[in-house]
Amino acid sequence: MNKYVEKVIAYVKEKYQDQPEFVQTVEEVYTSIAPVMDAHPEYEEADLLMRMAEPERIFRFRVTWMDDQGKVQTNVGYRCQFNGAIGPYKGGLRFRNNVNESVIKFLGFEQTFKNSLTGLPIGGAKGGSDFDPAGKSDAEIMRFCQSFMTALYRYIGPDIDVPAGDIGVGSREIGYLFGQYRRLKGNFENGVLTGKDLTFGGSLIRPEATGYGAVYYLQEVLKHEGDSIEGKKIAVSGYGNVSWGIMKKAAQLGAKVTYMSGSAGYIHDEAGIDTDEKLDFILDLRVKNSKDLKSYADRFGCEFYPKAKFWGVDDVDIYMPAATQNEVRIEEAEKIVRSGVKYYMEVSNMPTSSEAIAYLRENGVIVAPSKAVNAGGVGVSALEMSQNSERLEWTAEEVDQRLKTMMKDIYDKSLDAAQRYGLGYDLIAGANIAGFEKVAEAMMKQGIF
Ligand code: 2IT
Repeated sequence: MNKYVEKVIAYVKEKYQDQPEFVQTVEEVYTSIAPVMDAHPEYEEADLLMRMAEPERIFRFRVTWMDDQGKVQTNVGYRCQFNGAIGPYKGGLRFRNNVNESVIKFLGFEQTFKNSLTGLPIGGAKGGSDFDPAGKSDAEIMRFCQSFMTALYRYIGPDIDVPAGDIGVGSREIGYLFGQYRRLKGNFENGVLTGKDLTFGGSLIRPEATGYGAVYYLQEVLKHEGDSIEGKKIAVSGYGNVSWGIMKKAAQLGAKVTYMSGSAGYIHDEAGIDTDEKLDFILDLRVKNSKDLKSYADRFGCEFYPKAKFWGVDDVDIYMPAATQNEVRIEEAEKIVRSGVKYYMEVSNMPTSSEAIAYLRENGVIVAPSKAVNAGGVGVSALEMSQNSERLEWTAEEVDQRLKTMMKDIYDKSLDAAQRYGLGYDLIAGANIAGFEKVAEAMMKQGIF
C-alpha cells in the first residue's frame, strides 16, 4: 500500500488509541483512497491526509439542566466542525448515553465524505451529548435542549454550521433547539438547523429522506444485478425514523420489511410492516422513546423474540442494518454468509466492523457503504437549507424527485470512481474515493492550513 497512507494511519492509531471508532473510520477511508494518493503525489507534499484527519475544531461544553424533581443534572455537549472546505459545516446532533469524543469524531469524519458525495455544498460536522432521552419527560427534554443551545449558539449559523437530528434528536428536539437559538439571537435565521417542523421552515420529505434514499440506492444495486425490488423481503435493524422511511418506501415499491429489531429483541412480521397503521405505531414508539417493541407483536399478532438478534435468518433477500454503529461483527457476518442472503446495505453510520466487511465481501455478499446509502438524509437537509435561504417551499414530489436523482448520482459517481481506479464493482472504495476527491481538490486550492 501507499507508504504515506500507511504512515498517516499508523500515526492516527498511535495518537488516538483511546478513540477506537475514530481510528476505524480513518483506517477504512484512507485504505480505500490509497490508489488516489499513488496518482497524486502533490497531496502527500501538502500533507493532506494528516490535515484531513484533524478536525478544524471541536467544542466541548457543559450542559447543566434541572430535572422534574428539581435536581441539577450535568451532561457533556460536543460540536466537532470537522471539515469546512466545500461548504458550511453540516451534520447531526446525537443524544445518547454512549456519546463521547471518539463517536463524535468518527461521525464527523464520515460526514465530511458523505456530504461531499451528495454533490451539494456542505462541509462535515457532528455533535451531541451523553444525555440519554430515554424516560425523560417532555419538559426535561425542553430544558436540556435550551441549555445545550445556550452553550452552542455562538458557534453556529446558516453560513457557519448547520446542525440537524441524529439518534435521540428528532423534530421535537430541533424545535426546542431552534426556539432557544431564535430567542438568544433575536432573529429568524431558520437556516441554522434542519429537520425542523413544517410550520417554521422544515422541508417536506426530510423525515422520510434517509430511509427513502436508502431504498433508491438499493434499487440501483438491484438493477446492476439484473434484479428488481418488486417482491423483495428486507430485514431492518432498528425502528427509528430511518427504519420507518425504509419500510414506507419499500411498501410503496412492492417490497416489504419483515424483520425489525431493537435493543430488547426483534420482531418477525411475515405479512410485512407495510400498512399505515403499523407504520404509525412505530413512529409513536419512537416519539415516546419507548423500548417496548413487544407491544408491536401483541398489537399485530406476530412473533417477538426477546434478547435476540435476527442476523442469520434466511427468509429475506436483503439485510439493512439501520440502528447504530458496530451492530455486525465477525460473528454476525458468519451468520449472514451462512444464510445465503446476497445483499447487505449499511444504513446506520459504521454498523459493520472492518473484519466483518472483508468477510462478507470475500464470501460474495454485495456490501454497500452507509456513507452513500444514508446520504439522502443530509442531502435533503441541504435542500431544506436552500428552501430556507430562498424563503420558499418545494412540494413533496419535487423534493422526492431531487432525492431520487441525488441517490442515483451518488451510486453512479461511486461506481465511476471505483472503475477509474481499476477496482471493479467496489461500492465502498468508490464512495470513499468520490467523496474524497472533491474535498481534497478544494483543500488544495485554498492553501495550506
Ligand atoms: O448522519 C447523518 O447524515 C445525519 N444524522 C443527518 C445530518 C443532517 O445534517 O441532516
